[in-house]
Amino acid sequence: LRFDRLLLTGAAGGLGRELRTRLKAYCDVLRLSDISDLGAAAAGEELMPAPLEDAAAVHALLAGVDAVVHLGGVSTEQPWQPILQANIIGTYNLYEAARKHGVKRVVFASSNHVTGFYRQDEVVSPKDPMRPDGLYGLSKAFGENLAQFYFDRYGIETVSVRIGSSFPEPKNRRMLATWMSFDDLERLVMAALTAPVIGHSVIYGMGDNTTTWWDNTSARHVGYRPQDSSERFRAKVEAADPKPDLSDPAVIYQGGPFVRTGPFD
Ligand code: NAI
Ligand code: 15L
Repeated sequence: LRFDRLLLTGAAGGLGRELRTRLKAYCDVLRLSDISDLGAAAAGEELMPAPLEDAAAVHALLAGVDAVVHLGGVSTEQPWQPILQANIIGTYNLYEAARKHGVKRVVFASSNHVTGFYRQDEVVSPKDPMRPDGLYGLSKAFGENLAQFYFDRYGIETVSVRIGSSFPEPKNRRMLATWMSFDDLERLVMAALTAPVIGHSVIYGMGDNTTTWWDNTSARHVGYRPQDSSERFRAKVEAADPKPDLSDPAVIYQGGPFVRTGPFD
């Protein structure tokens, strides 16, 4: 399936730079947006820098777009103001612009930090109550609720992807459970963009890992089959951290260090 025009927000970020090259294969025009430098436009790319908190700029971003991959925003635990502007007001602006332009499909980069205060000895499903582990997790919870509302009220479909840890390699013991390769990220985003009937679906963005804290059974209809496991990195990761401190909240809870970051004043 080929799209005429896809919008990728957060295109200058870690995942945005990966998807920038990968999504191009699936569309005629890839519109890229961020507040950070996007470099030069390659063939078939359209650069549209925009602060997400600027409603008029975000309105312009959504014009003529078939679907959106929304990665833009604050991606770690930060003070309230940047989170409010980028993640809460910004995501609202995106959905309002989608509504006004008739854009019908969004892939929303949510986060495992929506449920970061579950323990590492629990397996959580997208149907379980949210337990955000900070202001960042709360802002992603808001984004998921926004997505649900915009489907129920306006029929805009979203897959909220509660991404675990998508990096070249798992960096620590926690990421043995939460890791997702960039190839699996691409598989998941493409499944989310192309599944025929999606409503608002929530799925954890994780690989085919041996240790897992999340059960994606309720999102089987998305059609995502992870193919990369963190297991091949286990020996290296465990050797780097031979004796984890079992009294550390970052070791007890799924959110890891996010559960003890902040407050900032
Ligand atoms: P990143 O921080 O590298 O990229 C985010 C991008 O958003 C940056 O390029 C930044 O300039 C842009 N941005 C920030 N504030 C903005 C604003 N006010 N207006 C417009 N653009 C703004 O993060 P990364 O790792 O690429 O993550 C992408 C998305 O996926 C984020 O929404 C993040 O919360 C989510 N995510 C990522 C995970 C991962 O493992 N990389 C895990 C869970 C969620
Ligand atoms: C996130 O939500 C962050 O965006 C990412 O940088 C990682 O910290 C990830 O969660 C994680 O939980 O490892």
